[in-house]
Amino acid sequence: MRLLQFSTSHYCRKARLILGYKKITYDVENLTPGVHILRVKPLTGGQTVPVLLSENQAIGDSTEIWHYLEKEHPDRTLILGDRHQQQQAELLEDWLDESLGVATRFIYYHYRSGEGKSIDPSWFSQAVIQIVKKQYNIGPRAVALASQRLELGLKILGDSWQNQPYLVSQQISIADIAAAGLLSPLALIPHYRTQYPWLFQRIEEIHQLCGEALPPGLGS
Ligand SMILES: N[C@@H](CCC(=O)N[C@@H](CS)C(=O)NCC(=O)O)C(=O)O
Repeated sequence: MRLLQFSTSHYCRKARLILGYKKITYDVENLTPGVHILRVKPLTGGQTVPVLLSENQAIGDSTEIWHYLEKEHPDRTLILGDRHQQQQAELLEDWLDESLGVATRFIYYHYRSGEGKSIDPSWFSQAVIQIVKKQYNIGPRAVALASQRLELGLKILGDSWQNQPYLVSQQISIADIAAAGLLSPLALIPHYRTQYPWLFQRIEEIHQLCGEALPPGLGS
Protein backbone atom coordinates (compact mmCIF):
# COMPACT_ATOMS: atom_id res chain seq x y z
CA MET A 1 0.00 0.00 0.00
CA ARG A 2 1.28 3.48 -0.80
CA LEU A 3 0.15 6.90 0.44
CA LEU A 4 0.65 9.82 -1.91
CA GLN A 5 0.98 12.89 0.24
CA PHE A 6 2.41 16.29 1.05
CA SER A 7 4.55 15.69 4.11
CA THR A 8 3.14 18.82 5.81
CA SER A 9 -0.57 18.34 4.98
CA HIS A 10 -2.93 17.90 7.93
CA TYR A 11 -5.36 15.85 5.78
CA CYS A 12 -2.48 13.48 4.96
CA ARG A 13 -1.68 13.29 8.68
CA LYS A 14 -5.29 12.20 9.27
CA ALA A 15 -4.85 9.39 6.71
CA ARG A 16 -1.55 8.31 8.34
CA LEU A 17 -3.26 8.22 11.75
CA ILE A 18 -5.92 5.83 10.38
CA LEU A 19 -3.28 3.59 8.77
CA GLY A 20 -1.22 3.70 11.97
CA TYR A 21 -4.16 2.89 14.24
CA LYS A 22 -4.95 -0.13 12.09
CA LYS A 23 -1.26 -1.13 12.12
CA ILE A 24 -1.20 -1.36 8.31
CA THR A 25 2.20 -1.40 6.62
CA TYR A 26 2.56 1.21 3.87
CA ASP A 27 5.08 3.49 2.29
CA VAL A 28 4.74 7.13 1.38
CA GLU A 29 5.43 9.04 -1.80
CA ASN A 30 5.98 12.72 -1.04
CA LEU A 31 4.71 14.98 -3.80
CA THR A 32 5.59 18.59 -4.54
CA PRO A 33 2.63 20.98 -4.27
CA GLY A 34 1.67 22.30 -7.71
CA VAL A 35 3.26 19.60 -9.84
CA HIS A 36 1.46 16.97 -7.74
CA ILE A 37 -1.51 17.39 -10.10
CA LEU A 38 0.41 15.59 -12.86
CA ARG A 39 0.61 12.52 -10.61
CA VAL A 40 -2.76 12.72 -8.86
CA LYS A 41 -5.23 13.76 -11.57
CA PRO A 42 -4.74 10.73 -13.84
CA LEU A 43 -5.27 8.49 -10.80
CA THR A 44 -8.36 9.97 -9.13
CA GLY A 45 -9.59 12.72 -11.45
CA GLY A 46 -9.18 15.11 -8.51
CA GLN A 47 -6.31 17.31 -7.45
CA THR A 48 -5.94 16.77 -3.73
CA VAL A 49 -3.84 14.50 -1.52
CA PRO A 50 -3.98 12.17 0.33
CA VAL A 51 -4.38 9.44 -2.26
CA LEU A 52 -4.05 5.80 -1.28
CA LEU A 53 -2.79 3.29 -3.84
CA SER A 54 -3.85 -0.26 -3.06
CA GLU A 55 -4.31 -3.30 -5.25
CA ASN A 56 -4.51 -1.34 -8.50
CA GLN A 57 -7.00 1.13 -7.02
CA ALA A 58 -6.44 4.81 -6.29
CA ILE A 59 -8.55 6.21 -3.49
CA GLY A 60 -8.67 9.99 -3.12
CA ASP A 61 -10.01 11.91 -0.08
CA SER A 62 -9.22 11.01 3.53
CA THR A 63 -12.82 9.95 4.28
CA GLU A 64 -12.94 7.63 1.28
CA ILE A 65 -9.58 6.20 2.36
CA TRP A 66 -11.07 5.47 5.79
CA HIS A 67 -14.13 3.75 4.25
CA TYR A 68 -11.86 1.66 2.04
CA LEU A 69 -9.62 0.64 4.94
CA GLU A 70 -12.58 -0.31 7.15
CA LYS A 71 -13.85 -2.55 4.35
CA GLU A 72 -10.53 -4.18 3.49
CA HIS A 73 -8.99 -4.18 6.99
CA PRO A 74 -11.86 -4.41 9.48
CA ASP A 75 -9.53 -5.28 12.38
CA ARG A 76 -8.98 -2.49 14.90
CA THR A 77 -12.14 -0.82 13.65
CA LEU A 78 -12.86 2.84 14.19
CA ILE A 79 -16.59 2.18 13.84
CA LEU A 80 -18.50 2.40 17.12
CA GLY A 81 -20.92 -0.39 18.07
CA ASP A 82 -23.77 1.98 18.88
CA ARG A 83 -25.42 3.26 15.67
CA HIS A 84 -26.38 6.63 17.14
CA GLN A 85 -22.86 7.21 18.47
CA GLN A 86 -21.38 6.18 15.12
CA GLN A 87 -23.59 8.72 13.32
CA GLN A 88 -22.42 11.37 15.75
CA ALA A 89 -18.76 10.43 15.10
CA GLU A 90 -19.28 10.67 11.33
CA LEU A 91 -21.02 14.02 11.68
CA LEU A 92 -18.10 15.34 13.73
CA GLU A 93 -15.64 13.97 11.19
CA ASP A 94 -17.47 15.71 8.35
CA TRP A 95 -17.57 19.00 10.27
CA LEU A 96 -13.86 18.71 11.03
CA ASP A 97 -13.05 17.94 7.37
CA GLU A 98 -15.20 20.63 5.83
CA SER A 99 -15.09 23.42 8.39
CA LEU A 100 -12.49 23.22 11.18
CA GLY A 101 -9.77 21.64 9.01
CA VAL A 102 -10.18 24.45 6.48
CA ALA A 103 -10.25 27.10 9.24
CA THR A 104 -7.04 25.62 10.69
CA ARG A 105 -5.35 25.93 7.27
CA PHE A 106 -6.33 29.62 7.09
CA ILE A 107 -5.12 30.40 10.62
CA TYR A 108 -1.90 28.42 10.17
CA TYR A 109 -0.80 30.06 6.90
CA HIS A 110 -1.79 33.50 8.18
CA TYR A 111 0.38 32.90 11.26
CA ARG A 112 3.33 31.52 9.27
CA SER A 113 3.41 34.61 7.04
CA GLY A 114 3.11 37.07 9.95
CA GLU A 115 3.92 36.56 13.64
CA GLY A 116 5.24 33.07 12.97
CA LYS A 117 7.51 34.01 10.07
CA SER A 118 10.59 33.18 12.14
CA ILE A 119 9.63 29.45 12.06
CA ASP A 120 11.06 29.49 8.53
CA PRO A 121 11.83 32.92 7.11
CA SER A 122 13.58 31.46 4.03
CA TRP A 123 12.64 32.91 0.67
CA PHE A 124 11.42 29.51 -0.56
CA SER A 125 9.18 28.79 2.44
CA GLN A 126 7.64 32.26 2.40
CA ALA A 127 7.02 32.00 -1.37
CA VAL A 128 5.18 28.68 -0.87
CA ILE A 129 3.10 30.24 1.92
CA GLN A 130 2.16 33.16 -0.34
CA ILE A 131 1.12 30.77 -3.13
CA VAL A 132 -1.07 28.78 -0.71
CA LYS A 133 -2.62 32.00 0.64
CA LYS A 134 -3.47 33.07 -2.91
CA GLN A 135 -4.78 29.63 -3.92
CA TYR A 136 -7.21 29.50 -0.99
CA ASN A 137 -8.00 33.27 -0.87
CA ILE A 138 -6.61 33.60 2.64
CA GLY A 139 -7.22 37.29 3.36
CA PRO A 140 -8.06 39.24 6.57
CA ARG A 141 -11.84 38.64 6.43
CA ALA A 142 -11.46 34.91 5.83
CA VAL A 143 -8.92 34.68 8.65
CA ALA A 144 -11.25 36.51 11.08
CA LEU A 145 -14.08 34.13 10.18
CA ALA A 146 -11.79 31.11 10.53
CA SER A 147 -10.69 32.31 13.95
CA GLN A 148 -14.33 32.63 15.13
CA ARG A 149 -15.09 29.18 13.73
CA LEU A 150 -12.20 27.66 15.60
CA GLU A 151 -13.09 29.32 18.90
CA LEU A 152 -16.65 27.95 18.67
CA GLY A 153 -15.44 24.56 17.43
CA LEU A 154 -12.93 24.19 20.24
CA LYS A 155 -15.62 25.07 22.78
CA ILE A 156 -17.75 22.22 21.43
CA LEU A 157 -14.88 19.71 21.23
CA GLY A 158 -13.71 20.82 24.68
CA ASP A 159 -17.03 19.75 26.23
CA SER A 160 -15.88 16.17 25.66
CA TRP A 161 -12.10 16.22 25.24
CA GLN A 162 -11.54 18.24 28.41
CA ASN A 163 -13.25 15.56 30.47
CA GLN A 164 -12.67 12.27 28.67
CA PRO A 165 -10.11 10.76 26.27
CA TYR A 166 -12.50 10.30 23.34
CA LEU A 167 -15.01 12.65 21.71
CA VAL A 168 -18.06 10.41 21.33
CA SER A 169 -17.87 7.41 23.62
CA GLN A 170 -15.44 5.44 25.80
CA GLN A 171 -13.80 4.21 22.58
CA ILE A 172 -11.71 5.93 19.92
CA SER A 173 -13.67 6.87 16.77
CA ILE A 174 -13.00 8.52 13.42
CA ALA A 175 -13.91 11.85 15.08
CA ASP A 176 -10.86 11.62 17.40
CA ILE A 177 -8.59 10.77 14.48
CA ALA A 178 -9.94 13.64 12.37
CA ALA A 179 -9.59 16.13 15.23
CA ALA A 180 -6.04 14.97 16.11
CA GLY A 181 -4.91 15.26 12.48
CA LEU A 182 -6.75 18.33 11.31
CA LEU A 183 -6.16 20.53 14.36
CA SER A 184 -2.47 19.57 14.74
CA PRO A 185 -1.08 22.65 12.87
CA LEU A 186 -2.37 24.79 15.79
CA ALA A 187 0.43 23.31 17.94
CA LEU A 188 2.82 25.89 16.49
CA ILE A 189 0.64 28.85 17.44
CA PRO A 190 1.15 30.27 20.97
CA HIS A 191 -2.44 31.53 21.37
CA TYR A 192 -3.88 28.03 20.98
CA ARG A 193 -1.14 26.43 23.11
CA THR A 194 -1.97 28.74 26.01
CA GLN A 195 -5.75 28.73 25.67
CA TYR A 196 -6.32 25.04 24.92
CA PRO A 197 -3.68 22.88 26.70
CA TRP A 198 -6.13 19.92 26.79
CA LEU A 199 -6.32 19.93 22.98
CA PHE A 200 -2.62 19.21 22.61
CA GLN A 201 -2.69 16.57 25.33
CA ARG A 202 -5.40 14.72 23.36
CA ILE A 203 -3.57 15.22 20.04
CA GLU A 204 -0.43 13.68 21.60
CA GLU A 205 -2.39 10.75 23.06
CA ILE A 206 -4.05 9.91 19.72
CA HIS A 207 -0.72 10.11 17.91
CA GLN A 208 0.83 7.74 20.44
CA LEU A 209 -2.08 5.33 20.06
CA CYS A 210 -1.61 5.37 16.28
CA GLY A 211 2.20 5.10 16.39
CA GLU A 212 2.48 8.33 14.39
CA ALA A 213 5.26 10.89 14.95
CA LEU A 214 4.06 13.99 16.77
CA PRO A 215 3.36 17.10 14.69
CA PRO A 216 5.76 20.07 14.71
CA GLY A 217 5.53 21.94 18.00
CA LEU A 218 4.69 18.90 20.14
CA GLY A 219 7.06 16.56 21.94
CA SER A 220 10.78 17.20 22.32
N1 LIG B 1 -11.42 16.63 1.66
C1 LIG B 1 -10.06 16.31 1.28
C2 LIG B 1 -9.20 17.53 1.49
C3 LIG B 1 -7.75 17.29 1.08
C4 LIG B 1 -6.98 18.58 0.85
O1 LIG B 1 -7.52 19.70 0.97
N2 LIG B 1 -5.71 18.42 0.51
C5 LIG B 1 -4.86 19.56 0.21
C6 LIG B 1 -3.58 19.46 1.04
S1 LIG B 1 -3.90 19.75 2.75
C7 LIG B 1 -4.43 19.48 -1.24
O2 LIG B 1 -4.16 18.44 -1.76
N3 LIG B 1 -4.35 20.66 -1.89
C8 LIG B 1 -3.83 20.75 -3.22
C9 LIG B 1 -4.77 21.39 -4.18
O3 LIG B 1 -5.93 21.66 -3.82
O4 LIG B 1 -4.32 21.60 -5.33
C10 LIG B 1 -9.58 15.11 2.10
O5 LIG B 1 -10.16 14.86 3.18
O6 LIG B 1 -8.70 14.36 1.63
